[in-house]
Amino acid sequence: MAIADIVTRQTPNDRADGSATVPRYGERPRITGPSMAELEAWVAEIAELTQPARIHWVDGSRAENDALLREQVDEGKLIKLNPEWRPGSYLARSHPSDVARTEARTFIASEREEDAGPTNNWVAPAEIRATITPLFRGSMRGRTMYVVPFSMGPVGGPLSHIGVQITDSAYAVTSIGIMTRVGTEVLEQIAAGKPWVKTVHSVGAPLAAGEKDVAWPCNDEKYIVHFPETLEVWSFGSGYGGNAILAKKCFALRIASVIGRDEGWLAEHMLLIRVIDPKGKAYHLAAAFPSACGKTNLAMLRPTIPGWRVETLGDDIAWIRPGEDGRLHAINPEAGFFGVAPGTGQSTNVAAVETLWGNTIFTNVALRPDGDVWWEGLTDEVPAELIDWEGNAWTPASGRPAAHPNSRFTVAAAQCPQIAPDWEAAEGVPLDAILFGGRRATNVPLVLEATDWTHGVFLGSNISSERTAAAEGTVGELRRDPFAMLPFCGYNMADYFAHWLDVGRKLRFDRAPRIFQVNWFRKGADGRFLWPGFGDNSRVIEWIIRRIDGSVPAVDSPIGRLPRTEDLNLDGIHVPQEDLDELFAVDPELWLHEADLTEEFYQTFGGKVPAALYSELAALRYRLKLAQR
Ligand code: GTP
Ligand code: SPV
Ligand code: MN
Repeated sequence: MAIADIVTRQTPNDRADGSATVPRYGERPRITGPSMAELEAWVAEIAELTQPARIHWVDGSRAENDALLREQVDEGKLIKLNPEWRPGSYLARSHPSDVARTEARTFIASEREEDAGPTNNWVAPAEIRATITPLFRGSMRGRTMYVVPFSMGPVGGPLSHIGVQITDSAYAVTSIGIMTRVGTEVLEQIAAGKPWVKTVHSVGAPLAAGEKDVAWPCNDEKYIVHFPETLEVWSFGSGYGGNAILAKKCFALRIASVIGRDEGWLAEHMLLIRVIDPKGKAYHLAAAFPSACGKTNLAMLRPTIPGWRVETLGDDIAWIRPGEDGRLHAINPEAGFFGVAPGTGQSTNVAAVETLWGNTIFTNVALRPDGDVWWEGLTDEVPAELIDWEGNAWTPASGRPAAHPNSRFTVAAAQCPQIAPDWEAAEGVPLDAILFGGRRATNVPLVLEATDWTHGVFLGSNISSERTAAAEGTVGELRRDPFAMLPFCGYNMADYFAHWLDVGRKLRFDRAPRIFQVNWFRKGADGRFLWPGFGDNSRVIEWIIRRIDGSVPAVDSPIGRLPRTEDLNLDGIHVPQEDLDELFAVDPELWLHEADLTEEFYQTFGGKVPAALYSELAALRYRLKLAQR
């Protein structure tokens, strides 16, 4: 279909003053059928509510994307980077109040409060509709309303799901175009009767007639509302990341976790990799770490031990389903990376740096005088002069970071130099291991193996982590983040724990992935990291794989199975024996305190946490008390 057929044309009521009552379509795709009629009726209904000046059905073509980017540059919303350094790349600067996910403004509107559970902000569907509908009324005045059909997972794949995002942000459209599969072939799926999720997004900044737009329109009032029973997401007021790319956290985690609960699969905040050992044998690992705790880094691991290789499959989300073979099979439903920029550099994540060679949208990083970008950690040497993420002149003496701590890059997964050749395989890959991790300065060892599935679920339910800049809140504060899903589970987390136990029962006992807990962030008394991390995490992965193969023993501890330090491959690095001992130290006293916190946490669910997890807690306490003697 030619671009001109879809990009909206001027219509009689497409008036610059936005005064149209019922805006008409430009030209909509010529795909018909009852489900298309339903989609068109929904689009008309949202247009009636939000009153955009025009409607643009997004076809996902290259020409359309180029036009959208050009338009944003012309409007001062994107800065085109110097193509000599960063071809096809752009910098966006958000409003300083709109820089991360706003968890306090994120709601689960299930019919019953109990279905949202104590870890979510629950709100009654009718009540929240009454609150947000007036906000959306006229909220797109003067703007273009984009209709973006997207697929999570390869279009038509057995594990894939589709949706449509309506948005008034061109920045969101170009980001969704990188992060998902967008286009007319998704409409064909809708026409064929495949169910789809409805997502509506408005930055909440209508333009009056003749009013000049700002670089980053948004609204002080924000609502990110999920309706799990009707498979809808409504997001108002923010243009940033997971608040605006609704296919990502809102759909692929919060809504998909509910679909997975009902259909017997798991939607998880996990990276996905293939690890290939020196003999060429491949293993598939998924790992759940909270936001800004190292998923993208591990997803693009460059092993520092000879002969080992990692192929990237995904860096943030995995959809995991039990197969008829008794194993778990996983896909990465996304098509791009929305990665944390600070700390991504030549010495930490060279694969990411190489991925970002061009065709990248950067948000809230610093601008170099030569028209390239920079952020803390990209290079060891700090540039003498920069324009910081807020657009102000910056020098190393400025005493503030040049890039926002949650500044990000948006880039196609296909650009990653170590992307798995079959990363788009629709049936996914069989999992050999699942890792849970967090950012813990104390207590939690470098690596720990669960004794079985139930113990693994217990470990997952107990993940806690120091807060990062990925969401609003106090950085560094310790909080529970079970399965790294606290902000992303669309239903009652106690039911989610039970669902994990159920999924385990569907697996063949000898084919279920082995479960491990890792912590790259343990610190010594002097405040430095005890473990070098990054590429050297391959040494931990190697031990995990040797455990899967049964080629290395482990030591039982009260909290799980630990490596003998002599079994860790430390060739070529120097980690002092005292540091190693500290990395694996288990203090029964402190762990008994953690157990008390676990009990407190479980009790917030009012008796809903599965008995099997309480048994794990009791057994843990028993083992810790024995160790104290
Ligand atoms: P989200 O995209 O928010 O879900 O984050 P993520 O989990 O993908 O985190 P990412 O890999 O982007 O890492 C976030 C920060 O942690 C970066 O600043 C990294 O440099 C740092 N980091 C990652 N891996 C390690 C590690 O092994 N050791 C240490 N010390 N820091 C790490
Ligand atoms: C996260 O916070 O876990 C992210 C970024 O991956 S966002 O898409 O904004 O949720
Ligand atoms: Mn994430």
